[in-house]
Amino acid sequence: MPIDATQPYDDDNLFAKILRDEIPSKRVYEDDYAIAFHDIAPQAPTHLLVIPRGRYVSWDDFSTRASEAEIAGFVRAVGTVARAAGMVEPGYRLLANTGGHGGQEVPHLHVHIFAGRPLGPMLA
Ligand code: DGP
Repeated sequence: MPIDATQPYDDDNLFAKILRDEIPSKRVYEDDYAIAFHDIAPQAPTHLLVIPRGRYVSWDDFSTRASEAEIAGFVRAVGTVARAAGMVEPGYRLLANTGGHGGQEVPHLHVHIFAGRPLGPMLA
């Protein structure tokens, strides 16, 4: 069920539980600002999710409330994850579903990284 991107942060959301290791995940990366793990329902040969450690519901929430250090740290983490997975060439796709029309289902900001095959013009 898509979320309202303006809702208050819910500490019991799925990715908050993954951050606290209350729910298992296949973690591939972590640093002071972000963690990355495999999506449970991959839509490409490689499908990773990168989430900030901070309590942000959506891209909108993050881009308006996060500190410069958090924003820089998160953006660098996304790039580092993709580079470490050898995705830079032949390439990858980033996606941050935001709110209802964006199809966001988990109310903790996450960036999808898709790779491993030609992805075409759009992922619907
Ligand atoms: P979105 O629609 O952008 O909110 O994407 C949510 C993604 O989260 C979706 O691709 C499936 C993934 N997902 C849902 N539940 C779990 C889970 O328990 N573990 C992991 N690793 N991923 C999950």
